[in-house]
Amino acid sequence: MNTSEKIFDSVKEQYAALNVDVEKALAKLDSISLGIHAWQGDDVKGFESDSFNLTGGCLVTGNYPGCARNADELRKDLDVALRLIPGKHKVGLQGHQVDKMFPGVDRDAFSIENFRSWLDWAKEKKIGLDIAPAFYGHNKLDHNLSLSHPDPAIREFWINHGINIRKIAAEFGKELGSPAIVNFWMPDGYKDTPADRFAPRQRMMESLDKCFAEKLDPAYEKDTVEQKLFGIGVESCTVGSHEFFMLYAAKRNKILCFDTGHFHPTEQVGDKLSSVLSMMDEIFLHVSRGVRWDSDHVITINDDLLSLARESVAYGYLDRIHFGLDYFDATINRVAAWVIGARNFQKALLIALLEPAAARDAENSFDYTSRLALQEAAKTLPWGVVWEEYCRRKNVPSDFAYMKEIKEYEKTVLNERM
Ligand code: RNT
Ligand code: ZN
Repeated sequence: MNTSEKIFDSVKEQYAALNVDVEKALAKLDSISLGIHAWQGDDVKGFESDSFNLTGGCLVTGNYPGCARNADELRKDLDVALRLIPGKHKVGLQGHQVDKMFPGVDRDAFSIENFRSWLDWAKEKKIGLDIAPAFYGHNKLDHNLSLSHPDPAIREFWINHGINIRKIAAEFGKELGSPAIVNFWMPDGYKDTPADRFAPRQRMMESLDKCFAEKLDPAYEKDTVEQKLFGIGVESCTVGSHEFFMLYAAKRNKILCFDTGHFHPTEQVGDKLSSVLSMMDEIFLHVSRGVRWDSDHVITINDDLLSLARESVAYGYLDRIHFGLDYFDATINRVAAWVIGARNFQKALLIALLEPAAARDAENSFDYTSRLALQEAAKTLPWGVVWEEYCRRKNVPSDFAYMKEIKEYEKTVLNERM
């Protein structure tokens, strides 16, 4: 036995003494597939044209070298990231990250042909794809309104985009053998106090109903709706608010998406999961990190993330939660941003999977003092050793080693992009 095997074995015993089965936790962790968000790699620009302007209340700051300029470059970058994230994961696309544009074909008429090489790539890698309509960064987002715009022609443009992305997703799902998640997030809202908050919400509801009118097989495609508190430039009213989408999802049988950056800073999304899963079948997560008023920082292992992971695994409903990442930082190496964030979430999940049952036992006998003591005691358990073992088994470099490959890729590939 070499030293790391010895250390792992003794850690396993330490956990076993607390009735925690490390092998079981590792097997569970390995079965969790994350939706790696492709838009970290192109600064949410998409590939429709060179002159893209991000609108809709999202902001990407920074100009670190190496932003992907086309779908091919983005896939190469993702190849590197996926190699450095242990386990098997999906990739999530935005509806403007096309492979190819065709003359006269705009977002309201996209088809699988606009995304063909994504499908081929995913097939070859044997991974699933998700895709979200992009209701932003386009001149048809008029006065920051899309599906809730008062002009029916503008609404129709965006409804058609929603419909065709759902169909593209269904093809992904069919061809790749796992359902593609189609996440609807609309930036619609107002910078200043609107005189009418009701009519736009009615229009959005009607537009969404049209987008979802055609039933698609849930084995191929699943619809999710994403709520938001506010965006930059849309501070006073967001049409797709929490109440709006929570009720829409419940009444129309859609999956609710929680983006962890879309809440008041002291709210914990972890606390919300069990409420929603008491009454709904599934949840989609956009795991992100809010910092003050911004929502999209690379996720770190902080209390919010630990709580989210803990609440996701603690009650045995892991298979009802779809995990997607959603952040974009252009001030650091974009491949590293994927790897750091994804691995952080996996580590948070592992910590949760290794949680001893003792604190819950104390709670069941109303011994809240012991519960607190045990919760705190669990924080110093040697989960890092288990994580290292997982990386070793998956043939993926350790936390201290993976930057080497990324630096090399930066030097030889990313720095060549101007
Ligand atoms: C925006 C939403 C949404 C976006 C993507 C790029 O606030 O979180 O999910 O991040 O559409
Ligand atoms: Zn999101």
